[in-house]
Amino acid sequence: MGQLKVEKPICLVSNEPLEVVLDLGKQPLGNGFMLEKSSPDQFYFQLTCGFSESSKLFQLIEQPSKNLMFHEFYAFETSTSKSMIEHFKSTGIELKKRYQINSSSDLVVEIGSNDGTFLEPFARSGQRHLGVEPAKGLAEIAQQKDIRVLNSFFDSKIATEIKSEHGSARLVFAANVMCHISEIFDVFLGVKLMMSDDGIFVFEDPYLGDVISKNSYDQIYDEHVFLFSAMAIDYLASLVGMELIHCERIVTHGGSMRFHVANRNVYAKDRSVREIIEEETRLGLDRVQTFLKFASSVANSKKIMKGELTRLAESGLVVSAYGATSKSTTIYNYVGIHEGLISQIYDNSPQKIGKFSPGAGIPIVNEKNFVSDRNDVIFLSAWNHSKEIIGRNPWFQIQGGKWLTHVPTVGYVDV
Ligand code: DWN
Repeated sequence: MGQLKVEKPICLVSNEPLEVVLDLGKQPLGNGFMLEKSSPDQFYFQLTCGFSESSKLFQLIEQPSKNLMFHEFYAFETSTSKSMIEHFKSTGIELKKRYQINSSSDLVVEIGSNDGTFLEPFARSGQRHLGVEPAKGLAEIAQQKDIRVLNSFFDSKIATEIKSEHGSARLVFAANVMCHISEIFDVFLGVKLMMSDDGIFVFEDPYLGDVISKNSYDQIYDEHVFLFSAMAIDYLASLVGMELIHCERIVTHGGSMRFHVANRNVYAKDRSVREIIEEETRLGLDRVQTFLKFASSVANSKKIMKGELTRLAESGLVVSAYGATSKSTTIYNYVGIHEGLISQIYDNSPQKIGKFSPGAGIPIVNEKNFVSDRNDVIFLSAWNHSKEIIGRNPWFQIQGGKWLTHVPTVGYVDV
């Protein structure tokens, strides 16, 4: 592990001292795709993580400014994955039913509404709705689909404005957003302010328990300032008079948790909360020691991955990657992967094709080329979409190709 240089970091929520537990080295922005193979202006920061036994929040010690990360040209669009479109469609239907959201009168607000994938079915059915999205390009994509979007970051000030203009929100939803926000306490305050007494706040994010058990350290990058456990969310909610009433594990993004938070004593707290917290205690998600152990598993994974890619290159095999994910930026830069080890990355996002991976400078090419290119091994950098990607390309393994993964250990997928 590299030298940890951060002095006396403190928890972003509790202000208590943080234990520094993991150092993934100098890293560019996860979505900092480059126009040239190398860019002298590339922004770098030290990707170091800390843990607080008081708040139970696993967090980055240094996060680049939010304007640097979530700007007009932010590259990630939810609808690049068919399974994610399906996921959000069914999530909307389920939440509407579970909380008896009135189709016309209740207001549904989504924080970080991206390209409008979640809100689209609500908008089509005439539901009162509002998306809040800081990336202008994404907000415009949603607006073109007749979805109401406010192009802004969400905070307690915006929450007050939304409430005075539109009234209280009955359902507040956020997917893969809350873990991006360092001012999380202010966001919780804003949700509390904006929600009706019987309102419900549902959000889903990559789950800390999965990251630890799958050794998926690639979930750690600039945008993910936090990785949550149920214990941490229970603590956060309690700070603003709310409580975690239900939580459910979901398969998206390689293992996520959907948290349901409500005003205290309005809804019954069901047993899922107790069960998951008990499991987290067994896993040690409340102890610094667990994260120090995780750090040595991560270092081991790096060593094995570098060794395997070097062996493949020395054998003259062609290795490419599938999915120019933000996550894989951490892997490429931490492991020291370059074009000599992975020659190109296939992707379907128009904003990424023709560019180069952040820091590592690996070319990103249209996934349509995959069928005609020669490849011996494909590294699943979008391992969370492996089912979709492998399922669509059965010919690859029939022709002798192999899918390489790093989760839970570096090895080949048994298809
Ligand atoms: O939280 C975040 C999540 C929701 O999305 C953000 N911080 C940024 C982003 O993270 P990511 O880039 O790691 O997400 P994905 O969903 O793992 O990215 C998949 C990438 O792979 C996209 O660039 C699209 C691409 N892809 C593809 O080319 N062909 C994906 C599929 C399924 C495909 O078939």
